Amino acid sequence: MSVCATRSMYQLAVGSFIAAAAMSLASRAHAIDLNTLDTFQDQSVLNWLGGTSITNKPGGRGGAADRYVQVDSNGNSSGAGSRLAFHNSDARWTGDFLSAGVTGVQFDAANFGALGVELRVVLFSSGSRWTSVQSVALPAGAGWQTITIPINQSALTRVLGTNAWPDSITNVSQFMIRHDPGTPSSGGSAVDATIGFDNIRAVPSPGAVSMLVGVGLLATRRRRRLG
Ligand SMILES: [Ca+2]
Repeated sequence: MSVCATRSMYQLAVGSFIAAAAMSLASRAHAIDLNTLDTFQDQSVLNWLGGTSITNKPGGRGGAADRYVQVDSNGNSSGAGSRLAFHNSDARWTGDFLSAGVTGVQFDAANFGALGVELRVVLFSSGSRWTSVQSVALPAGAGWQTITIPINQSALTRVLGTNAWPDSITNVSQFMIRHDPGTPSSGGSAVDATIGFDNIRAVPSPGAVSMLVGVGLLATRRRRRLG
């Protein structure tokens, strides 16, 4: 084989390697930001959508200057705005929840309506939906509450589609909080509600952090033993 042919084969191999590496990086889902914290102090709704309307208002849990978002739903039997749901598809609320170490969502919520609601999280991924096994009750007139809803395989159940858990939790396309009483459903229930939300954050659980540290230590010991 000539020197020329060897060199062009080498260049082809290097080119293929670079192309494969670039494709691998491009196809890797970005991770949700673990430090995401939506305080709504900028007077926007930070691209949260849902209900009949979603409005940034003053007078939250922290006093007159504390902004929050109010989500309204009309409780009609069907149609847009009938259900109390609000959702976000921004990069800071989507992507790979697993590698980011997200194990829950925490937020402040107040029920300003006449009816109690039961809140669940919903993760959308490739045509599938996962929602909380257990709902959290937010009674009418109870004032601001801090609510934490776990996000892990045993806390969520698939209510739509066929996407497996490992694929879903690493590739979330939309994040939602909604009223869904009783048995977990794929579409929630209609309710006439007015709910305030503030300080929405993605959180890890202390248990998960110590477990990850433990797994890291085990891996290090194993590497040392093998080395
Ligand atoms: Ca606020």
